[in-house]
Amino acid sequence: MLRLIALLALTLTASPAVRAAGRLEITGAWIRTAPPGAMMLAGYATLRNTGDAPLTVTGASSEAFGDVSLHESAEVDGVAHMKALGSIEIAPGASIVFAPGGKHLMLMRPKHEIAPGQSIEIRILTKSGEGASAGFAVGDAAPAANP
Ligand SMILES: [Cu+2]
Repeated sequence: MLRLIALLALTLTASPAVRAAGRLEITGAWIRTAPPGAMMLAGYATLRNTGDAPLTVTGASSEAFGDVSLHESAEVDGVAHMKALGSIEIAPGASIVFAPGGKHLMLMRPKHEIAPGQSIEIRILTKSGEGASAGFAVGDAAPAANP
């Protein structure tokens, strides 16, 4: 048994390819339909870290919008507020849910009409620089459970 452990330790240290890394997966991505001409829309998705090290989400960007930021809605003394989120750390295997009433992607100044049925590419940025992109389906509700 001891010999096996020693062998395992040797194998792990001998392999330079083994490096802990976070890996971002985006599922259930959608943008809520807004009235034509709206200058502000909201996007939602589930961000999951499928890697084996913590991942830090630092922001988002999209060619379809002038500005994209991470926001959270909260009620303070009965009044709805939104605040900008700083960077968000996701532990290995953990998920962060962006959904109506809570965290959302604030999509400002659309550069063209955002119509139901479209898929809008949004990139989620991470501290490691890797990030991930997904097509956000424009509609009135979250897409069906499968990613
Ligand atoms: Cu917002």
